[in-house]
Amino acid sequence: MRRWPRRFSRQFLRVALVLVVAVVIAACTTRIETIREIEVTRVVEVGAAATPLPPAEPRLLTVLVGAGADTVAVNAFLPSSVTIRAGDTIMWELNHPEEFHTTVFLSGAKTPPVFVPVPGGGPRELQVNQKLAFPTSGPTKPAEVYDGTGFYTSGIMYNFPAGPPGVPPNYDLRLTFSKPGTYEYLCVLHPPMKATVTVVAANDPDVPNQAEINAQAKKEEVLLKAEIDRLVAAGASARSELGPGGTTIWHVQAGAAGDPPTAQAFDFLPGDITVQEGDTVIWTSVMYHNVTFHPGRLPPDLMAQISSANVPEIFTLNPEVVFPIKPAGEFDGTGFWSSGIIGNDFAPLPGGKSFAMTFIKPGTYRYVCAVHRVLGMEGTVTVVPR
Ligand SMILES: [Cu+2]
Repeated sequence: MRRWPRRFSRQFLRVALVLVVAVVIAACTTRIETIREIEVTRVVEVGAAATPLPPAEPRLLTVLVGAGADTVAVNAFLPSSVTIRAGDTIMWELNHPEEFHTTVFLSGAKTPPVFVPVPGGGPRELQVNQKLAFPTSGPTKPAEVYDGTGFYTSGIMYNFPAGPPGVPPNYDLRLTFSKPGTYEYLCVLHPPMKATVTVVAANDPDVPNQAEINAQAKKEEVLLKAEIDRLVAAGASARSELGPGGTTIWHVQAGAAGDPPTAQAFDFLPGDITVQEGDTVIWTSVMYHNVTFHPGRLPPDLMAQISSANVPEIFTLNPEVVFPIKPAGEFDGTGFWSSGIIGNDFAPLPGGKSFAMTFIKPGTYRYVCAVHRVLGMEGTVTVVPR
């Protein structure tokens, strides 16, 4: 009975030793295999670097130009920066139903003048610079290739039927990007409206897809719209001060730009104002707007045929809108009155930031911004007896 257990224990020890050796060998083998795996992995990685990923399929991506409706104008490219691969094409699509925009690549050159004299025209005959107004690309043309150099413009983009007479709607620009780099572009009509395209290598896997680009665009749009709401709320009541002879001077904003200035309210703030006989209203603009009283006649259009016969009758600026018509500073409910364009200094526009009118007769008077009338930019002044 005693030997057996000793033999058993010797056998047990032998088996145990064999097991331990086996485990050690197994462990070593596993370790060796692991090392082999790591080495193999490394070999694969080195191999990947030596053989670059092939270029990805070129994509057609959309970036929005503006947002909003009516007098709410998100004057921004959405999203304001986008990263794409070399070989991808971007289509910029106009996204405000009534507002004009442009999408322009200057490749580092200075912005050409937006408004220029009509060749051979009179001193009040201006047109949109034809170099900017007409597309180098557009809905009816194939995408052009952009390599970081040269001049590309969408021309004036608009998608409402009542665009300039004789010109078909122009609502997109398509460019294919051939070379990595970061490229700035802008809308020449709205100077704060700037954005960038960053182009990475054709095989770079780390670029956003259209859904991600859309989500970013939406995020930026929501923030800008909230800023416009804030502007409109802030402009709900007019600032006033004491004027001569016991009258009051009232201040109305012709449009408002927020922070960032790509948030634009195309409203008169406040839109309706009640004043007393003899009071004066001063309109002040920070972008380019206009104040026109036109009792008894149709409001003027911004773009109109002008008398010069030697230019295409499109994109010429109506002098009634562009230049101030102020026979006197007192309004009795009659006549045609235009502030001209006030706000931004767009040489050779006559400039000026504000327009003042004294109301001498009770009544309710409707007026418009002849630049943004299509968007619904209008207001009233109600004059009550003193
Ligand atoms: Cu306006």
